[in-house]
Amino acid sequence: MKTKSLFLAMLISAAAVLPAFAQAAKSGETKQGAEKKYHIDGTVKSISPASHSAVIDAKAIPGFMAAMAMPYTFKDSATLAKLKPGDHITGDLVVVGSKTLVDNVVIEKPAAKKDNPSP
Ligand SMILES: [Cu+2]
Repeated sequence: MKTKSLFLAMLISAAAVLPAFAQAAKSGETKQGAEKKYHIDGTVKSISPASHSAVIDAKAIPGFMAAMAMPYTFKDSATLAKLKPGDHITGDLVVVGSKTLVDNVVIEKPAAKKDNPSP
């Protein structure tokens, strides 16, 4: 009887632990659902289409980053392709573990005309 209940207890704990373990291994993250979303507001400095990123001189992002210019990876490369240096943008900054992605970008104020001559 004692052996049987011990076996059952082991079976139950294994069933409870394994799916979480498999998820963590699959995503490479230690925590599941640890996605955080911040608001980013800044000016585009330069764009690197090859690395799907742009340097954004952003205002402070409370709880995440001080005001600074640094490269951010963009989720959507079509959005990135529309950007020009000098554009003032806002968007979501999605943070999952050590990865950050900029999404839902809005160009609040395009770069000044003199920097961006139209045809
Ligand atoms: Cu930074």
